[in-house]
Amino acid sequence: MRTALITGITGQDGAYLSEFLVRQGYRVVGLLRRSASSDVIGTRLRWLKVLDHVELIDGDITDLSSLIRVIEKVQPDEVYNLAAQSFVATSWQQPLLTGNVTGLGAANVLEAVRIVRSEARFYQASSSEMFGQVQDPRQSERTPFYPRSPYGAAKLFAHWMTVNYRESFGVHASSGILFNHESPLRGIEFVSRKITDGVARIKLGLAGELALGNLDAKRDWGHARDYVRAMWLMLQQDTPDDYVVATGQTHSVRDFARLAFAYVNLNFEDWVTTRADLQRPAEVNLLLGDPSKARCVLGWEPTVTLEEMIGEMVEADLVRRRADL
Ligand code: NDP
Ligand code: GDR
Repeated sequence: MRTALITGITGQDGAYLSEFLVRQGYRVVGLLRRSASSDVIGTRLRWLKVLDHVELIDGDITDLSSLIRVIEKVQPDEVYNLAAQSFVATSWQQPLLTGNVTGLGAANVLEAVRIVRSEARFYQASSSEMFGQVQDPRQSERTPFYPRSPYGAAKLFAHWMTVNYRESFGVHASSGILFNHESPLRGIEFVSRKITDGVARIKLGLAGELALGNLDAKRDWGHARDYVRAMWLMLQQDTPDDYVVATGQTHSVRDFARLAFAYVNLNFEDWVTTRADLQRPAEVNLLLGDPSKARCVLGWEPTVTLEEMIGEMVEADLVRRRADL
């Protein structure tokens, strides 16, 4: 039985990756940072009915000694570094924390792997935010980076450290440059979930409007369940490498809202307002990925359409909000 260690197991991707790896027959161990709200830990893992099938172990990616102890104890074959301060908007309010967790944290995990278990395969959760002010109309592994937020800059450091540990120390380290991926388990602060939750509240008469920021931003949105499969595929290759994972289609925030409101037969223009304070100091206007390499080398394809995903997310939020009534 192979053992996988996941940092960020309590997040959206950590939950779906756990579900996937448990089904593949892995022993799955997740790094858990101490929280005063231990009752809500594992909400996402519980939603996917996988909480009882994983082990959780204390640690924090900003604490190298905890990582060394965890890797010594767990002896993982594969390490997935998903932990991060992942909300772009917050990264302007907490740039140093974001650099420490999202950037240096990844270096800590790489160091722990190199020191304790250099034969383990390593996955870094890189991001399309590294493309920022895009240099190509379609972004691929060859597109130059131009991050537009402290988050993007921190991810870029982590990305290059991953490449560097591969080239310097021979670590089997791969970097997945993943474009936005969503699901019913997406954090409520991200625009997709904010919209589908807003639609549910409005439909049930619990709210009278939904305030958003920039409706013109365009994103290449896929489903998290598809994207965690790509992470695993990267670590099954003989040679570590970097891969763009995306759908190859882009839609505006306005399009997303229109589809989500239309799903419950509402017209988004009647309910959505815009607020200047929800705009970002610097915006990433357009993301559109070219996943050709992932398709050719990994045999990876997305399976869920945007419309299907929005329907699944709205349904889940209706269930959650009805439970509050
Ligand atoms: P989430 O924000 O849902 O999850 C982040 C996870 O990181 C949580 O489990 C969180 O724990 C954990 N974490 C935060 N700080 C620490 C720390 N100091 N030590 C240990 N764990 C910590 O992110 P997603 O699941 O959406 O994304 C997974 C990764 O992929 C992230 O690195 C993100 O930046 C990256 N990414 C995501 C994309 C997306 O569209 N979802 C696209 C591209 C990249 P806690 O529950 O305690 O807060
Ligand atoms: P993003 O996701 O920044 O792309 O990062 P988010 O959903 O937060 O924003 C997407 C776009 O929507 C616009 N927007 C709003 N965003 C939020 N959160 N709230 C609003 O009210 C709102 N109105 C408009 C934003 O300006 C932006 O253009 C996500 C995260 O998961 C990162 O961790 C990951 O690396 C990238 O995706 C790829």
